[in-house]
Amino acid sequence: MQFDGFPDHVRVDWARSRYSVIRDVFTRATCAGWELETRHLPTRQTCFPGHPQRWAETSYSGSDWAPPCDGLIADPRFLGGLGRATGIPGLSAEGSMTWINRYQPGDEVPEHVDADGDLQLLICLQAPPEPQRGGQTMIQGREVPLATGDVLLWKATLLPHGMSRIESPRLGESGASRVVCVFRLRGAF
Ligand SMILES: O=C(O)CCC(=O)C(=O)O
Ligand SMILES: [Fe+2]
Repeated sequence: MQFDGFPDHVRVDWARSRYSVIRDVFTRATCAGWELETRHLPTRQTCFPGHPQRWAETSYSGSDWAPPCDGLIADPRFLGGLGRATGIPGLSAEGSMTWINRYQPGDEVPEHVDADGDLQLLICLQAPPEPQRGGQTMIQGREVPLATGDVLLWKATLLPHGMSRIESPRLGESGASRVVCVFRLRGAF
């Protein structure tokens, strides 16, 4: 059976475009704390300047997967906030994968679809310092601007997507130009 418990503000966008941006799910302070807490984790690398672009996809079972963001998952504000914002009950570490993408000036993510997962939540932990100069999620060629604390809910396995090249040389407080957390889950969505 398909999940049909999305709240109204999610369902509207969901019907139209199969993705939904949920604004201000987390505060900037909360996001900054999580960014700091996950800074030591390896990040899924995005671009290889001077080389043909690729985006290394990983699977649930792959050994090349970044370690799970245990601290984040253990913080009740994380799954609690995502659950309240999306209406999805019982979010947990089981059946999900969580990783961090930290982007630097010049990074971009070429268009791809993710290889695994039924639904994906992308949490913007640090928006690019100059949002008009790249570092934006692109879905089917369209920019989907996300501010710090916003959550994108979508089917990353169905919608071709990437991230526009970060043209701004500026870094945020984290030392990166943009930081996102991806929470990928399985289920009847
Ligand atoms: O950072 C983004 O906006 C996209 C990330 C992405 O596509 C991925 O992690 O698979
Ligand atoms: Fe992706």
